[in-house]
Amino acid sequence: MKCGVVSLFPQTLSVIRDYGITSRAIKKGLLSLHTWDPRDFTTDSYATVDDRPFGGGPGMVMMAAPLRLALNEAKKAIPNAKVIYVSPAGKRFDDACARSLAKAQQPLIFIAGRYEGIDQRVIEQDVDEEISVGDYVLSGGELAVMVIIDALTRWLPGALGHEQSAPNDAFSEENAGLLDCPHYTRPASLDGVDVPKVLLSGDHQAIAIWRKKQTLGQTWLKRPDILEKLTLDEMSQKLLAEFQQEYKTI
Ligand code: 9D3
Repeated sequence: MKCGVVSLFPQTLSVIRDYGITSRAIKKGLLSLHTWDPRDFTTDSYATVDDRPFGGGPGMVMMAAPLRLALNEAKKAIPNAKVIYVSPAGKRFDDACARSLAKAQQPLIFIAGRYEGIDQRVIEQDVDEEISVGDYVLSGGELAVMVIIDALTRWLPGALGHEQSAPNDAFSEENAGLLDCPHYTRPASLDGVDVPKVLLSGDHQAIAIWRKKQTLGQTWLKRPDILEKLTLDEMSQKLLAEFQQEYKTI
């Protein structure tokens, strides 16, 4: 998956370039990450990239010209890319979106905005898709771009150490959009709190059933909205009813 990012703060992308699963995906050649800074495409002595909004009002707007010069360099280096502008006004990003971007295999060029945003004419003429990461206000697009690249990298075949990992995470398909079950590691007893016995039993079927039940129960406790949208099979209904019964009697 080829990714380019047009940003006034290209160094901030080091968070995904230098750490964790995204960094390893780059080293494995599954992901590429290159940046272009509109400031490098200015010609005035102040290296101006922003200007006051027509019509007045607070804040500044990213100028079209340096942004487009940077974007055109990115497009030359990454042919056939889809241009994504991350913005609070975009379509809400979720795991289905991450998956479909990963699956499509089309190279991506992200525009990360700063100030009040970018000149509208760049959105109209150069942008294919506008994406938001949630209903809160960020100080710029870089964190949103990193959220999107991180989430889609997890769906690239071979990006995770063991390919079972992604499908078992929250909101994935195999778990049918349910939350994850609780996890434990050594020691078996911590300040008098023991790991659930079944996990030490070696009975793989019993463990799988316990995990399924926890998955349903945790979702019922923490995200009932997710559960309301699902139709559970008979086994799941039975396990959830058991969890609810046990929860109420504690
Ligand atoms: C006062 C109007 N603001 C819009 C809600 C202006 C504004 C705030 C923050 C314009 C741009 C930004 C910077 N945000 C992003 O670049 C951004 C973002 C976000 O703030 N929330 C959720 N998703 C995203 S994706 C990019």
